[in-house]
Amino acid sequence: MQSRQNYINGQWQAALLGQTRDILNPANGDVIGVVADSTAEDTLQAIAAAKHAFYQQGDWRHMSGPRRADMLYRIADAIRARTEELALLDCLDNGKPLREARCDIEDAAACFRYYAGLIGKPQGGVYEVPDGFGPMHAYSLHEPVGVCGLITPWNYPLLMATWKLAPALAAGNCVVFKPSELTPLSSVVLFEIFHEVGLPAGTANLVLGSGPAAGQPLADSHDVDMITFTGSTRTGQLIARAAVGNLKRVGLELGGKSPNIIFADADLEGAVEWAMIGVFFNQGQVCSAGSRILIEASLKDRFVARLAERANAMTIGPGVSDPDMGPLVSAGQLEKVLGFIERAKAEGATLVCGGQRHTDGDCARGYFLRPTIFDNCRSDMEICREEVFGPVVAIQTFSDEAEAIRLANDTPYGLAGGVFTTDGARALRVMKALRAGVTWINCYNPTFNEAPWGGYKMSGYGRDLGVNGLLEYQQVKQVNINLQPGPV
Ligand code: TXE
Repeated sequence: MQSRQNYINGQWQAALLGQTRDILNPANGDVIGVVADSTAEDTLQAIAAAKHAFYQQGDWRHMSGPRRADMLYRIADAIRARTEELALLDCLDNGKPLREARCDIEDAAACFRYYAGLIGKPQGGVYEVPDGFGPMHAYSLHEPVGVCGLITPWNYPLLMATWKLAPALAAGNCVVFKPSELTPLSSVVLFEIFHEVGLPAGTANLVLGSGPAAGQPLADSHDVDMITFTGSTRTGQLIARAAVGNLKRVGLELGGKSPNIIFADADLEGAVEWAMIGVFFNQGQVCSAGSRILIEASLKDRFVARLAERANAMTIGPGVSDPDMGPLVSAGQLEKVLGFIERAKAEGATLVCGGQRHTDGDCARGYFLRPTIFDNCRSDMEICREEVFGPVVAIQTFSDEAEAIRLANDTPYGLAGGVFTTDGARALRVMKALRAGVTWINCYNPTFNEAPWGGYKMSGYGRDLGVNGLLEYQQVKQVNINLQPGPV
């Protein structure tokens, strides 16, 4: 067990008021770390460090592209070299199965490599100038936005940190990063790596603490030029409101209630396996989770029977024992999900399997929940409208393509969606009709650093990952050059 501190202006330091927070293992409630519990004063100090580093010192933003890329490549190599340590931290901290945590760490290293590679690619453009301006040359160039505040949730601790830190740093910004107060341990190691590779002081600052105390000041501060956030829609709204103060740029990746649409001609076994990944992966704590299965009525009974059989066969246990499912992240999240389950029952949804805690063997003290399937759901039920963020799926039927599309889009969210069918044209038609930012055909949930990720509607705006992810952290400047200086 180690004590972890804030990292501000190149120095490790305790929270200014000296407060600390215990970090718990959700598999058994044991304390696995003690971290700084910051207040607004800590965050303001970190903002001041980032502001000085960006606007006065300028070491990072003025560093040549190849040198900046080299730093990011070295960060990627160091993450890879510490894969086992980082994976174990995310596994203990978040609860996820160890092999999934290892994949997260490999993805995080790949993300830094991807953005290191983008630094060397051509950016901007050259423009024709219309008649009447004399001989002129015009081009655009991409510049960092400035001081960026980055706030992430607990479901993919190191990976969510990386989705924001890698592009923000690649673009030349200086940042203040606040991870979730529930899962900060791997972020501390990431900042150890930043220190070791020699990121200039103030370039990347880490503040540990709660959202209202340590995160909100990033949204409020007029010295922050941009804020990006992944988390709940409610908190996203708070951040967007606060950001209006200095019109800082905002990127929001928020909740979802994504439809997974399965037509009767789909391959049944394939659809079942992907649906499992869609809704039970990471204990269902995935923003893109396919938590509403919309299935053509004629296939429903066979599909539900097979899905329940597969769900009941899942192994559940502490993440370190590499089960199919670990515990939920916290007692609070477990309680919240159990509340959704009780209300779904009360509203008349049919509980097919799960619906209760899993307390067998070494799971007695942890926040484990059995994979849960509700059948005979209706669009007006809470279970079909609200993000549960747990291993709980709601099943609804449709009778034709038009009804499938109507049900799929009948949600305030628009993060993701999937369609299963062997009719290629129908797959493309349905996909085009979906109001969602991330979609899959005959699969569910695979995600790549190379492709943009983000939502429509109340799932937020802006994009993580891909080239779009880099553009988010850049300003575009227009440069116009008079080739014949002198009187107009
Ligand atoms: O999220 P919060 P919580 C959804 C999911 C989950 C629900 C609540 O439905 O059940 O949100 O989870 C910081 N100013 N998602 O309570 O509060 C907080 O410290 C600035 C979807 O954990 O949004 C943490 O770092 N920051 C999701 C981060 O925001 C604030 C992932 C997320 O916490 C703040 C996680 C404030 N006022 C939850 N209040 C996804 N889209 O992937 C909190 N925070």
